[in-house]
Amino acid sequence: MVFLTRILQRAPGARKRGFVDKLRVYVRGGSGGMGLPKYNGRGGDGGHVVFVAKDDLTLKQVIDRTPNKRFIAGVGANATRRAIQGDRGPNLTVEVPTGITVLTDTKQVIANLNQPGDQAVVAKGGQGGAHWSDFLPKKGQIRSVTMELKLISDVGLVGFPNAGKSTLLKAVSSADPKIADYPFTTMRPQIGIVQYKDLRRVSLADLPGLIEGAHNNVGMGHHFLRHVERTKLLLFMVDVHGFVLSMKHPHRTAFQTVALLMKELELYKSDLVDKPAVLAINKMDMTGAGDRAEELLYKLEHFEDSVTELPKDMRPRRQVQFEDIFQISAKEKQGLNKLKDKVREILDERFDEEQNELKQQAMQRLQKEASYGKTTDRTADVI
Ligand SMILES: Nc1nc2c(ncn2[C@@H]2O[C@H](COP(=O)(O)OP(=O)(O)OP(=O)(O)O)[C@@H](O)[C@H]2O)c(=O)[nH]1
Ligand SMILES: [Mg+2]
Repeated sequence: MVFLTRILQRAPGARKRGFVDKLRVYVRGGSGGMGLPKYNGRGGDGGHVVFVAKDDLTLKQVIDRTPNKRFIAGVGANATRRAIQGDRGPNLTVEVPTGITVLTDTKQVIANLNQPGDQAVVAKGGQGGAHWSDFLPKKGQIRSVTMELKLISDVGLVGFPNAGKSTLLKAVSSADPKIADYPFTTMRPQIGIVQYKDLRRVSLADLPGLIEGAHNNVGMGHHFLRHVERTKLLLFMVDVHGFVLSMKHPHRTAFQTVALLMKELELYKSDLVDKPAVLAINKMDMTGAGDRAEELLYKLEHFEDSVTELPKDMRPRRQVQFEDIFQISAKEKQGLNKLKDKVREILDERFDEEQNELKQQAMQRLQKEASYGKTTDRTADVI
């Protein structure tokens, strides 16, 4: 059987980037307050900049809240005749997404914020002036830090139950997930490693199936989408014949399942829709699959019109732009090589982009330093 590959190309220049998984910000601890020699008074210490992990927050929201990306804590109060110990400057607490690593420009890890409520001081306040410093205060720590969303794997499998996600994971990696013909076989994420001939390894996360209403906790709920957030690439998977949960539920065509998946993603966090994504149409070995696949491709190409077959509240506002669409049989291991190659191509391309960005940042820093005629302290203390 011939497995066609159709490409719905993104508009040139309209590459992803809506999804932010890395953010560099400026942080500065507050300066200390002045001491008061006459009374041996001590200035208050400057406040710290503290990052606190919060669930359900994205890096994009952090930018929206503070577009200038500068976080500066409060200064300590000067010592006075009435208050010979100046008050401490207030800390600046910044809410950041759970699951990030905070790094210095030299790539030293300041903190891993894995659980909601985890916190870390990312810029210390300066000491208040006192007799040991001639009553002169210290400045707060100044630096740039990068927040990186930690990835659980390179690729995340997104699909309705029974689409064949676990079957695909088993076919392309050494993982041995449970496979069965009833929905919700997979209860928790499982990661497999796909190894390429040149030994490049790509991790693939098999996630529990999603269904319409997942955002309202239907089925397994959309709790697992937080893992999707932490992958570089989404691999959507659909059963070419669609899905039906039970006799009581409506049958959803392959097109409808794709649109409903987009909707669930959007309802979880709208910027997930901007992640790089590919679509695998599975079970192409079954009879009638060719016609169904053609229908799905046609409907995806005429998305705006086709989506009207769903009730209004189930229609995604924006469409995920697939970089490529594959027709495969996970069970019969057909069409899998092309899919694997494309996945790798997208990941490698993205990796290149990251490298270029880092190089550019380094160049900009060097230029800045040269224009000041001095080098800045690039080995600031790591807390
Ligand atoms: N004919 C055919 N059957 C398939 C194919 N891929 C998977 N199946 C069958 O579809 C059923 C579901 O497969 P799974 O891999 O468990 O599906 P899943 O997407 O992981 O399902 P959940 O874990 O419930 O979300 C099993 O009976 C598989 O054997 C395929 O390419 N062709
Ligand atoms: Mg499964």
